[in-house]
Amino acid sequence: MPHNTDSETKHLIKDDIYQQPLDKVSDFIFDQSVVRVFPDMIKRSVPGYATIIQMIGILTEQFAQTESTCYDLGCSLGAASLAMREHIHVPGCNIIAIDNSEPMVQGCRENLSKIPSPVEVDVLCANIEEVNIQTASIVVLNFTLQFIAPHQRQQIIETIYKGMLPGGLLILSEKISFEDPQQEKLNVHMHHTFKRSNGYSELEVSQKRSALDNVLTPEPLSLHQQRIISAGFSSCDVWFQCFNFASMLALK
Ligand code: GEK
Repeated sequence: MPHNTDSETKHLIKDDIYQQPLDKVSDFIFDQSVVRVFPDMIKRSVPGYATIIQMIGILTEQFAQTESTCYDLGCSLGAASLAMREHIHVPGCNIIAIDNSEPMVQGCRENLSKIPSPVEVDVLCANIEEVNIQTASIVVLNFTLQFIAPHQRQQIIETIYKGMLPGGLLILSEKISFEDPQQEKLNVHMHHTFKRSNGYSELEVSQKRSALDNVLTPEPLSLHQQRIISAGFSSCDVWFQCFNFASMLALK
């Protein structure tokens, strides 16, 4: 049974963080005010988010290995962990969910505790740059790597690769940029149009954009794929894309 039913999504607390004009737009942080509205924010801001979460569940059924760990890096409120947990049917397979925002970690623990499951989930407050990955069958980076400084990204992907079992799967979802300036302009414009059609005003879109300027660095798909292959993964390709949001599957 999917847990995120229509009746639940109708009652999400509305993201109104950037509704009023601000004298100065500060850098975006994942604090309590963001946590409060996060499910509505991500649903109205990331095209395809619900599909990606659902497919993380379907992929888990295929890739979760006996006596292994599934990692959810940058877990926020645990949407990917919940999807994985529901689809783990092999013995001795647990989940480690990590986020460096204490309010996110607390919210994630609460969400997971609402639904009983025999699959163990440890939720840790930590930086993914410092995390030790071991006997991983699945690693999910669902819109998290984009918040890590670009010079640290290679190291993280290498650490993940080294900690994965043969046959392991990395799911990397990111906001992306385009090398072709016309494509960049078009896809950014279409993303903003998507947000406007979901009820965000011009002001909200532009203030949020300023808040993310120094915090979220999109990279082209080609750079992600090069990094993944140079870390040792045997294959990598895009399985989902909508405008400037994409998700890749990489196999060890
Ligand atoms: C989902 N995956 O719902 N270490 C750990 N966590 C971090 C770090 C870091 N260095 N930097 C950022 N985060 C989720 C959505 S949201 C995506 C992920 C978004 C965390 C941050 O606290 C936040 O919870 C998450 O990464 C990014 O499937 O908001 O666009």
